[in-house]
Amino acid sequence: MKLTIVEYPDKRLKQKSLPVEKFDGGLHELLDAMYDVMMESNGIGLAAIQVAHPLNVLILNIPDETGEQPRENLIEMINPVITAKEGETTYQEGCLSVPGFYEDVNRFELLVVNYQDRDGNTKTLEADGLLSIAIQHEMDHLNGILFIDKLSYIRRKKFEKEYKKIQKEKKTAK
Ligand code: Y12
Ligand code: CO
Repeated sequence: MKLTIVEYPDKRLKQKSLPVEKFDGGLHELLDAMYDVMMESNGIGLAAIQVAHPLNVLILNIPDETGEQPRENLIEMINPVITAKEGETTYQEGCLSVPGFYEDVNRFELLVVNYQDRDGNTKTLEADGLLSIAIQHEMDHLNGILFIDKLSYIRRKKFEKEYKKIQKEKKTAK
């Protein structure tokens, strides 16, 4: 399965994703193909809706202290639910579906998340730092929310202007 990333302003990114019910070969194929496209694109997190699959599936591969992203650090979350959240933090976020734009977003600092793995086993994870931020960013995708939807009116206007410019430059470079 070869996947391509859906980019803003594609309306599919506004869709709410649905729970996964079957933990079968089809799900495993999707997860493996998501990993390939995320790594090819230099990403650290990806939700299934970003590759046009409206399912409650996300993957994360946070760089280690040397900046590497070994496959054994990959986290696959199916049907994630946040059960506790605490504190506040701000981070300059980017998204593979909004290429070329980065902006500060406020998030919870600490999280506890319940989810299922690719075989349907229930897991609990306590997250802080970049992992916590990335989980919140990816879980927003499952609800059809992009990080740019969290910007103030003025910053959103700035984004729309800059993004149009980025897209125009991309077209002329082709
Ligand atoms: C903190 C903030 C956001 C997240 C969500 C996951 N975001 C990404 O993985 C974003 C990746 C990304 C990669 C890009 O490509 C390169 O840097 C080569 C990129 O740049 C362009 O598209 C031009 C933008 C975003 C997790 C944690
Ligand atoms: Co994103």
